[in-house]
Amino acid sequence: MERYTSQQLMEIEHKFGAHNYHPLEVVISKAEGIWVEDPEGRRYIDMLSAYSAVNQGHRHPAVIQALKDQADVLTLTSRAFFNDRWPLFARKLAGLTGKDMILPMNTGAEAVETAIKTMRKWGYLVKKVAADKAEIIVFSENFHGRTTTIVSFSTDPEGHDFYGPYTPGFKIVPYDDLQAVEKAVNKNTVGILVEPIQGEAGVVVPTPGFLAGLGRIARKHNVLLAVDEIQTGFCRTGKLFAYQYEDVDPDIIIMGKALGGGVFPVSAIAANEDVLGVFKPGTHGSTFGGNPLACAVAVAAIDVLIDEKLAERAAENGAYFMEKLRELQKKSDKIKLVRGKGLLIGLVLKKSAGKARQYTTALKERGLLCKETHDWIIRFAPPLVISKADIDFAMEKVREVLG
Ligand code: IF1
Repeated sequence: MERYTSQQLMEIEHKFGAHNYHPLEVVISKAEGIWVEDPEGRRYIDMLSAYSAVNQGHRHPAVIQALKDQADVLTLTSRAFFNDRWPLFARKLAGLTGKDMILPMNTGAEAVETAIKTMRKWGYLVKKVAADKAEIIVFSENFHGRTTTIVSFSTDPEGHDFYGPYTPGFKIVPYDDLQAVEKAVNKNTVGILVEPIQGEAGVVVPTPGFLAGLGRIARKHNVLLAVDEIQTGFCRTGKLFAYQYEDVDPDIIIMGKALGGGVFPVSAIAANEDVLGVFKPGTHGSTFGGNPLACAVAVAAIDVLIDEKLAERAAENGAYFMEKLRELQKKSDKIKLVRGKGLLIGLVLKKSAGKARQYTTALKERGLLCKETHDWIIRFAPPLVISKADIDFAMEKVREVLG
């Protein structure tokens, strides 16, 4: 294999890759667990986990073994035929979510699109909303993906602007504001689409009772509640799903990212038969959704979460990490506040501290990879297999940069 330096690789990417990202200047060519390495052999702790897609840790042996074993026998069939992996994955994920049925897709955005189609179709067929009148309530500062329909209801100009004409049928209300939701509901409302914690907005944790309140509003007005657990799900926040912190039973659970165990795009939605039953053969699908390789990986990825008690570990080590960050906050003139749940942590900088990018760059130089969101928030979201000793090591670097 040809060998290139980090510098060369960044130049090649800059020349031939579209510039739709502005990555931190580090090239990753190897990884294991919480550690990643560049071509020069420098090692870093991954504090982003591919935006929570690597909850199980990089190249978890059980997940990689499942991938290899499945690659040796069967990879892709399409859904024109049955395969011997999708039924077992569907049963496993249904059991895990407590829902009747699963619809498999690949990326998070596709799963969100699937949830939108489900809510609309349910609205027309079951709730009997007039043709083309269905409305879905969404929240300002949301992030649900990059498709034209999803960016239609984004309030972030960067993600939204210049992609019109936009898909109608979405009502945007302030996050964490139950009264605004109650006011926005009308006879055409078919669904509410919500992130249990807003990730891209800067790890915004709503007031306790918000999700439960949404559940009550949804029941009262015969509206479906869809939770986007793509980023918060699979133990990231200290529970299997973040909505489980509240007394709520969402109608639709949207999943992605860590469902693929950090090796493969796997997404899905879970719902009961009275909801997912709206799909008949031919009305929705995907070439790759439910493919045997993805299903084998996803089953292994789920087993790791359970077997290694990653929810409990994220809760405990997340609380530990956050406590250390809050101790630093008291002494630091740069940190305004620390918020989050489990191992999804946002560190908000004071205005006087300047831009987050200078700190993520300085942390990278000391062997910690994290990503800013907006200009003033640094996100810490390591793989959930991180230990307290690793956190102590990371905190030394954080203190050097932000103390
Ligand atoms: C990018 C953020 C994270 C998501 C939620 C759906 C999707 C995502 C709650 C779509 C994806 C990603 C995508 C990535 C950046 C990233 C992100 F900063 F934008 F918000 F994770 F924090 N729902 N989130 O977080 O899933 O189609 O990408 O599989 O687009 O740059 P996808």
